[in-house]
Amino acid sequence: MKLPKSHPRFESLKTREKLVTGFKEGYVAINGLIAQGRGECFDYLLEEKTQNFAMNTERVAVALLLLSKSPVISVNGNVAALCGREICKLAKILKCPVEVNLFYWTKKRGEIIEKKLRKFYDNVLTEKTKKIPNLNSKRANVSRYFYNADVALIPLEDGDRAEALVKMKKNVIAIDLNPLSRTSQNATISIVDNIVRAIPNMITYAEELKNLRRDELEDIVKKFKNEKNLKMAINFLKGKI
Ligand code: PTJ
Repeated sequence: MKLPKSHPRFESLKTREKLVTGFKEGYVAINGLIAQGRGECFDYLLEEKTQNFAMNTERVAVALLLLSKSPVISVNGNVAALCGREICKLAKILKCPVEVNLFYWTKKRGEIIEKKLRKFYDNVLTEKTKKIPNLNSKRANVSRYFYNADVALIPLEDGDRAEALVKMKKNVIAIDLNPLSRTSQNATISIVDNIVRAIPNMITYAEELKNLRRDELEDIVKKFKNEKNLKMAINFLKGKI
């Protein structure tokens, strides 16, 4: 559908359209459309823009990713449709792999997403030789690299896996519009923002921070308290209702 640029919610409609296209192409789960609707509700309350607390958290997340020895970025159907290219750009700057990981796993969806990502980036992990302990969904199947990663960026994740990854002593960075979700509540760093804004912001920060010394990056991470960050996000939402 051709969307009129003058529409007051053009960006939001464009985002929906990307998911619908991804669904028609066979790699976005039908449930992904529902997930977007859940997110949109929070985004509306966040004024559909990156609030200051999220901007700061995105900077801290990039600093942590730059400090880590073996970072990884997890990609599901929604993430591939909304910002596959941008995720690959961020991974390239961070010099880290991306891994396709699906809740509603099918071989076909996995292959389409992998092919899409490979158009932009070579370092796409596909082998699934390890299993995350204490997790019963298909999302438990991961590569050896992911299994051993010290930091995992997991946008639009489900709470079970976020929790299981934290139990494995990984630093978990979530991107989730809902600060009350189990993912946000369990993560080490919870970015409460729409992924379509968060990833481009993180690319800008990665370009800016990549030349900092380790002690400067450590300073950025040390000052951050996720509890306080979540409180700011929740208070912002409370102020809207
Ligand atoms: O591709 P698959 O098979 O791995 O499935 C992916 C989905 C997203 C369908 C699956 O993981 C799922 O069902 O997710 P949930 O449990 O609905 O959770 C999605 C979370 O992401 C919710 O807390 C939403 O608020 C949040 N969310 C949705 N859209 C966005 C978002 N957060 C940031 N940006 C968005 N655009």
